[in-house]
Amino acid sequence: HAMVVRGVEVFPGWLDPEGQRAMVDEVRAVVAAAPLFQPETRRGRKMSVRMTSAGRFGWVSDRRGYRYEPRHPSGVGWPPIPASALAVWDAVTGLDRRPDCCLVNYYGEGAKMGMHQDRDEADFRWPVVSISLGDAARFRIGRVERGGPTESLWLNSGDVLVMGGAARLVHHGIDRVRAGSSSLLAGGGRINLTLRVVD
Ligand code: MD3
Ligand code: FE
Repeated sequence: HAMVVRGVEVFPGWLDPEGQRAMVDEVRAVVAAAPLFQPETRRGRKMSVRMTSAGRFGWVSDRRGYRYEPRHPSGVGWPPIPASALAVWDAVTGLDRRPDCCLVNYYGEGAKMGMHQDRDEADFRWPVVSISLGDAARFRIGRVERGGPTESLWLNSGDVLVMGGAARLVHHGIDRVRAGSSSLLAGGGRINLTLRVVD
């Protein structure tokens, strides 16, 4: 990897355009089986990002709170995690354990994600791997404690991040997406896949 930003390992352009297209095809199959939905926060506010998942568990949010569930809100089981995403996990983590959730985030026009921690998983010793596809996005990284200074980093299509060790619990978010910066997705926008070990 070319750099480490606040403990996050950054692999710019890990996937070449051919690999990105193959992964998008697999993500389309996931979305066909488990349609994107707009989660609601516990306070009943719609998130601007649309989401779905693949794997044994998927991440959901509604008035009952944030959690992992074995089924899509429609009641169908989540489809399998794309082989192309598992191959990235294997290559960048070198672990024997594989993730049991691949969260798919879709950022359309104006979508963003506020600063948060990923702490719904049982064991924070496992890393989280992120794969960016489509339009570029400004990713913001803070620290484990709330508030304080942050650093930002543009994520481009094909970039991979690994959040492990001390970086696993840092606050992070997506400030904005640069519409039209990539032609990978026919309808525009950005897809982020995050691979997680849930239990
Ligand atoms: C740092 N997604 O799904 S990926 C998320 O681009 C999420 O959709 C953003 O934050 C996105 O929870 C950022 C980069 C990322 C993902 C998980 C992390 C950074 C992380 C977990 C711990 C620390
Ligand atoms: Fe996150």
